[in-house]
Formats: sequence, structure tokens, C-alpha cells
Amino acid sequence: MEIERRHAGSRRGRPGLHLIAGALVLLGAAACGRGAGRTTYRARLRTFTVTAVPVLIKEQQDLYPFLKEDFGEGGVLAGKEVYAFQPSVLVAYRGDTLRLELVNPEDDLHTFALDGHAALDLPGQSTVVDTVVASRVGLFRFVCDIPAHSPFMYGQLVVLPPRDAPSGDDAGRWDPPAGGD
Ligand SMILES: [Cu+2]
Repeated sequence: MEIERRHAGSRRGRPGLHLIAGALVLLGAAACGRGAGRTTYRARLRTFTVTAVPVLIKEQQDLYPFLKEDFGEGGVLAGKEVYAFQPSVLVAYRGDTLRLELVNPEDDLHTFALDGHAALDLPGQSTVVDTVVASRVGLFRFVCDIPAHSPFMYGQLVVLPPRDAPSGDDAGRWDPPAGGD
């Protein structure tokens, strides 16, 4: 549309061209009118702190006696332990840069495999930081691919189209409260 405006303001060229250019400007203005109220989303950095959390693991068998049977031969958790990523749903808009702070507070190894974006080891008692760009709209599953933790330990990255951002540059913005005593 900017190009059409420049044509309309030009003193060069034949008068007929000015008429055509003027009509184009009007058409462009009408198109803008239809889009009125729609915000322009500016991609931003989003930080997600995701922690690997034990949910039902062997160390808890004294606390939850039913787990002895669950983990035993033929039990519903035989050969498995249940962990979770907390939070398990991450939401961003396309174009956002995601800073992932992945915390593994316990002594077992976990992994963080995010479809098409990242494949990371999370050693025990460590924080792994990675940055990815949400370049495609869609649902992207992330899992810990340690066999004993599958299929329990997973989550989803939801990447929304920017046109769906509700308002302004800060749409969906959330900043953690400042730390302190
Ligand atoms: Cu795991």
C-alpha cells in the first residue's frame, strides 16, 4: 500500500495513471478498514522454566504401599516410573524465541526431546538452558525418551498464529515475579 501512495503523490506520468493510482489507494484504504481492530503482534522472548518432577517412583514405596505391587512383576508400573514435566503445556506465538530452562532436581537422568526443535540430556541435579525459535504454527510434543519413563513423561508446545494474538505487543505476556527474600 505504501507504494500506491507514492504513486498517487507523484507529479510525473500521465493524468490517467494518477486516477488509477488514486483508485488503488482507495481500495487499499478499504482493505485497511476491514482489518481495523486487528493488532499487529511483535514476536518476543518467552522464558519457560520446566522441571522434571517425580510423581510415582520407586523411592516412594514406603510412603505409598500400593506401589510395591505396582512396580512388582505384572504390576501396572512394572519396569516403569512416573515422572512429569511441570508445566507440561507451553504456549507461544509463531516467531517467538523460547528460552527453555530445564531443571532436573533429582539424581536420575532425563531427556527433553521437542519435535523438530531440541534433543537434550538433562543430567541429574542440573539446569540445562536452550533457546529455540517457534517458527511454525502447530502442536509439538516434548518427551523424556528414557524407556522407563515412557509414555508418562511428556508435554506439548502449542504455537499459535500471530493473527490470533488478543492485544498489542504484550499479548500473553507473563513475567515471573522478581526474586528476593
Ligand atoms: Cu525421564
